[in-house]
Amino acid sequence: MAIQATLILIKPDGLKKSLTGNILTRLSETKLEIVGAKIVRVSRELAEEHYKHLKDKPFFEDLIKYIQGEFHGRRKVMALVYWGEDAISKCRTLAGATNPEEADPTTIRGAYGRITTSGVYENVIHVSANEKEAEREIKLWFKPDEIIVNIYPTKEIIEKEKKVRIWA
Ligand code: IDP
Ligand code: MG
Repeated sequence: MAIQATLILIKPDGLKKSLTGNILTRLSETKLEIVGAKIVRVSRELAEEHYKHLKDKPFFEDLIKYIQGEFHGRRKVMALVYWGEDAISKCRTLAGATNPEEADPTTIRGAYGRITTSGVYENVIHVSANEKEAEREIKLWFKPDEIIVNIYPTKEIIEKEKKVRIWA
């Protein structure tokens, strides 16, 4: 038993199909804690970095468009960090297999996913595959201050002359 964190993304198809509530309800079965959550507009850079392990796949370009929301008319995903005992296997079990047609129908992907005519696996949700990927992905999608527990070591620096946006 290990205390783990995992990145969960509700992908653009999940948001478009109004599945956020259903997905969060299913994930609450795990009794894990949500320690970070936000809506993100996914840049091409972020999408490519997130899926860099698939760069050589024939579906890579479509996958980047998919996670950026280009197929669903809404350029956003919901990003969450779940935290607790065996978070990764618990969340991946509930998510189901990568291919939504092969996923058990009682899983999130099995229930709500589909394969498009152009072959994209629209499987509604992303879950980190292992602890190493989880760390890489959480650090990619979240800043330390956006997560309410100390999952990974941090350090403080003084940033000078950095342009930031504030309320007018
Ligand atoms: P995972 O999401 O179950 O961890 P990965 O192999 O990391 O699976 O693939 C990332 C995403 O790329 C999948 O969730 C799915 O949307 C898409 N994908 C993976 N394999 C295929 C494929 O063979 N055809 C089309 N899309 C795929
Ligand atoms: Mg993966």
